[in-house]
Amino acid sequence: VSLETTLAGIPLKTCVYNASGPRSGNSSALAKVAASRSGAILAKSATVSSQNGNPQPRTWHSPDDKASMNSEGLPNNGIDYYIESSTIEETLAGCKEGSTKPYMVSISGKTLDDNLAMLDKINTSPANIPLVELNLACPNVIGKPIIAYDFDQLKMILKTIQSKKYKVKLGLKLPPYLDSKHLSQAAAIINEYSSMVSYVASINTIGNALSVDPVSEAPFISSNNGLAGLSGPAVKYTALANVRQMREQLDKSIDVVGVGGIESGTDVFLFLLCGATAVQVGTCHWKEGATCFDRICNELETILQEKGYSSVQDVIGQLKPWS
Ligand code: RRO
Repeated sequence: VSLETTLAGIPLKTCVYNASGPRSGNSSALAKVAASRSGAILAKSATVSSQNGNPQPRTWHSPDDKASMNSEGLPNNGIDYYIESSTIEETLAGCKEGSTKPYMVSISGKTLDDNLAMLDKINTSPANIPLVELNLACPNVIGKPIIAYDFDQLKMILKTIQSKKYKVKLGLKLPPYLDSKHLSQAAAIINEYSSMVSYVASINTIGNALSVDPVSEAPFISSNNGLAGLSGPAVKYTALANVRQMREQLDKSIDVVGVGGIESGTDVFLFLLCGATAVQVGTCHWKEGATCFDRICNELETILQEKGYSSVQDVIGQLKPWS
């Protein structure tokens, strides 16, 4: 069976790759993704300059492993690091001999000007970066709202970026929309920029979550009053709904990437049915390490075989009506 897909017209050997965030901050972590069956390599969201992020502790996993939280606050090495040829070479050195895979960066500027400055750098960089993910959904910048929940700001950002006519292809990392009317409004705005936006990735973590320690009677996470982004299996159903509705409402030229709580081949199968052309794995990669991509791809092959499908292309968007 074939796990091949295309993302924004770029061929991927498998439809499963890493989400930006966990284990994606430097070339040694990214080289492990390269060495696995991950279909692509996506770096941690970058800011213009390197930064350490929020105070520790800033992550938490629930005892039943069904939910995780983070208030990382964008720790990263700065955009120059992620587009440097040495970083890319060290990362791709992880690939199996004689093979390579797409290396992509994510940007999460604190202002529109920061995002434009980073896009300028990527656009003029000699490095071969086929795709950039613009993160409009970070829930953990203290004092800043989630950009893609502010539709005026979303429009203004897309309009300004479009006016720059960058040659690099753009994907958008979106937050979960918890009201289907809000999702429709976001999809309608993104459709106005369908010549520029080649994919959306739904969903980022569900913002504004709180975990409380019954022993200390305080939040588990110290930063931002304990408020953090929720991830892991607990968010999978929200992610499936967002992927399904984005696929129904976005122009067909825009791919949908599914992300949220994926930890098995069966999970990937469900996202494919709902219309994802590829999926990203975040929390499971964080907990299990890069060998999760081998396990998940092997499981996906088994389930496709058992169901009599020869390729993921036979599954994408084929969700059946209730019967
Ligand atoms: O670094 C973070 O705190 C972070 C980011 Br940029 C994001 O997009 N999503 C998230 O859960 N954490």
